[in-house]
Amino acid sequence: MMANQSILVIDDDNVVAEIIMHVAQARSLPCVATSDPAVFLEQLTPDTTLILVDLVMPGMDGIELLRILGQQQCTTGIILMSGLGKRVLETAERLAASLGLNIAGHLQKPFSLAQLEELLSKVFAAKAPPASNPRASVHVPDEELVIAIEQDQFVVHYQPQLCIATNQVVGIEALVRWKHPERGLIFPDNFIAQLEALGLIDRLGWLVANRGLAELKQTADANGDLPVLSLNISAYSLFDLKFTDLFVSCLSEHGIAAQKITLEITESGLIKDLSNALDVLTRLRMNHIQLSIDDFGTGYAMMQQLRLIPATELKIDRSFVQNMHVNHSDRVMVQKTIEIGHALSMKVVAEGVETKEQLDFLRADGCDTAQGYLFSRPLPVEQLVVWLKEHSAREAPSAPCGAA
Ligand code: G
Ligand code: G
Ligand code: MN
Repeated sequence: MMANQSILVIDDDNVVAEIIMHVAQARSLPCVATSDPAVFLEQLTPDTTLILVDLVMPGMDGIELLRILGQQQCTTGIILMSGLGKRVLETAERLAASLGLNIAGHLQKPFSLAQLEELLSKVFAAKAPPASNPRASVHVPDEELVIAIEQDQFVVHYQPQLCIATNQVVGIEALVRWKHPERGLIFPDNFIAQLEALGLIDRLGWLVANRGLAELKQTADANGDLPVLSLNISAYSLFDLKFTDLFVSCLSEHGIAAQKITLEITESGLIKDLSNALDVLTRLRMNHIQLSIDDFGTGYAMMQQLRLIPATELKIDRSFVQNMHVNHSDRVMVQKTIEIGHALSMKVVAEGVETKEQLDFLRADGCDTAQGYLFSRPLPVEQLVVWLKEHSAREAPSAPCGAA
């Protein structure tokens, strides 16, 4: 814990301010409360560990204050307070997150002493954030990307997908990483869009597909069965009318059945020629290749995606899964997405599952498959093979091979 911790409160309700001061004192945490935004901003120092902001105040409201904190690139943990109800608080939380602020929680007024205590305990028990982000964004010059494609500087990591009902591995998602000769491992968010703009995304797609199909064989279980391999495919690749034929021959070269492949499609809003894309997608399905709508819920035309893409699977974006156990609207989105998916005979996958609690909610809501750090991070194939062995040993330590 840091040496100098302190709390700063802004609220025009004196009673609330006093309760917070009282709880802070009991924890020997210095606490300043004010109802004046100018005083608040003056009192905010690098030592301030926690800020509590009332959303509704005369003069300047909490939203305006959040904007100022965002402009100041404030990194202090923030708790939002309001009597306006949960949805307003949740929306304000999202706004704050979009401003780059660090939201530590919210308190719905009137709150009890116990609720305040619990939230403070959580905040002060939380681990300090890591000093550097391993996924930090980097900008790489186009020339280096061209070389990376020419020399195939990419590696593929694999993340298991588990059937929620049986806990068995049903699939693995291939996630590309760039092994840059000097800069180390670079994550795809830093180069996919650039490759699309350079017209090189198809080349990456084939590198990853060939690598994935070759490495998939190493993941066969004791009976020789393979998990389904999910490949992410750029909407740009759906423009090429030859794509289906090329992909089908690629599968036969590797000796992999079409049923073992799911193609995940994101951002279908980027599809530049709908008739070409529908031709490709329909023919992929006619060849028994499965199609998944990735990051569902984040695109700007999600109902349109559902109508157009002959998908067999729906992947709920991790941003909904992350808070589904605490955020009512997110939970509703997840539940309704599962319902829509099932009504359209699709399998529903939740991505970004990090906690047992999230998994329990997903199970209760009837979700089919889960993927996330709770089970495993994306791993190089050698590590995945070890993980798969350990997982099947954990799941069925004494069951004979092939037992139903
Ligand atoms: O771990 P993660 O950072 O891998 O992946 C971030 C995003 O990058 C994923 O949501 C996925 O959409 C995209 N991505 C990962 N691998 C590939 C790939 O091989 N091809 C394409 N087009 N996108 C990928
Ligand atoms: O293609 P898509 O957006 O579905 O790729 C999944 C992304 O989510 C990848 O960037 C992957 O590394 C990341 N990811 C996988 N599991 C988790 C998780 O449990 N938590 C978080 N925050 N990210 C995850
Ligand atoms: Mn994906």
